[in-house]
Amino acid sequence: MKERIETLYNIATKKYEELGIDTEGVLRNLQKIPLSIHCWQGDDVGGFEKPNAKLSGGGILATGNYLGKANTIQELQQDFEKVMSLVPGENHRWNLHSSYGDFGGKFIERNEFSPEHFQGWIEWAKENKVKLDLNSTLFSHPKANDGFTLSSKSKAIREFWIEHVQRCREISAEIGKKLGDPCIHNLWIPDGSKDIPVDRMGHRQLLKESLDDILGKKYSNSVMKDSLEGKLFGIGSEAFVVGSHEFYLSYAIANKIMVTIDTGHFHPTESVGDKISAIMPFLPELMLHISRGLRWDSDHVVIVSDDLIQLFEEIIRSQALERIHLGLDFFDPSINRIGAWVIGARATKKALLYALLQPIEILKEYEENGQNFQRLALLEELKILPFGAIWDYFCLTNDVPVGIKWIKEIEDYEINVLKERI
Ligand code: RNT
Ligand code: ZN
Repeated sequence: MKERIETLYNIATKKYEELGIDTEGVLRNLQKIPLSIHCWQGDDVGGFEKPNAKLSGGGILATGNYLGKANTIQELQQDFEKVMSLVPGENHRWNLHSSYGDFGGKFIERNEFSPEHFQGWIEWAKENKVKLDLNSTLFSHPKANDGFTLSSKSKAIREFWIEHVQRCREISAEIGKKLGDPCIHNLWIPDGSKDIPVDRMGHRQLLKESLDDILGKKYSNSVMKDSLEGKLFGIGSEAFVVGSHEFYLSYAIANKIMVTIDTGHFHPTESVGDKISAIMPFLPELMLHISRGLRWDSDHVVIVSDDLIQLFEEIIRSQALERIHLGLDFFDPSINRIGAWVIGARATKKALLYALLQPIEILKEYEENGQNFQRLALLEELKILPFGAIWDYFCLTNDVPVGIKWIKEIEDYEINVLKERI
């Protein structure tokens, strides 16, 4: 088996060499590109607060009831370790939501979360050699039930959430300090309305004031970095989303922080790839939530789609990879959750590899010479180069299952681990 993979790889390498592509160099590069893997695929965005929060409101919805959901931090960690054993490459990160803290079985209000609730995660991260990112959690909570949080007209509601986000930033700084690597703090809020509002401006002004207040406290970039995630619409916020892409992009540029582009948060005909070269000249760094929008949903399991490939092609061609943080964001409880996680993570790496294996210089030269037939013809030929052989070799050298072999691993894990869970 090993020999066959190596033989096919060697043949494939020759094909790429003809176009001046050094597959070894590409794989060395791919090896180190971090993915920030989201924790919430493991338990349908449930978290570990007491009483156990159920995902509600906020325009996001997890549908499905497959067996084996992680019920405890230990189970979620065990699942993540399984995921990591099936995804090739190094430097992976783990993206937490604040609701996944270790609250010791007690009820802790969100404006009382503190670094002590994340010490366990920090220790675990050290043991597993992963870095951590964090998200504030402004949904699935009674104080978010009327659809507004940081942009609420109620001062008391705003103050509660401002305090929550301030605490999450403090926790992020602590994580970054302890792990010696900046923790990205992402902020997404559900604020919006189902039907046509008349005071869009009022809510946006309040959101701006809340953000100014929150970001008034400065942390060194070496411990934490802020990012703001916009959205077009959600379930129950079809007519209006306060934190739209334009709002946060403007805010981020004015305040020199990051935005998070969730690939499921745009109109289905809009190209997210096209946004890279439009945004990168103005922002220092960018965070991605790689997702798959499908009709009204933004969170289907990521697959190797044309959209995903175009996104990575644009990142590579814009030479922006070093300034872009790749995070995943999807949740599907209707199939084996660990399998879903691995499909999405492997698809992301595959699409990235596909984009890295391209003769950009030749394509650019064609373009600059006005040889547009040649440009299109070469782009078409690239699609049938033996890319799969390079991917298999990458998995082999990383000691993760090659090809469809990992499916069996998930089946075994389901029988031996997931079925035992309540
Ligand atoms: C929601 C946003 C957000 C969430 C996570 C759970 O539409 O994409 O990033 O998916 O915070
Ligand atoms: Zn997202």
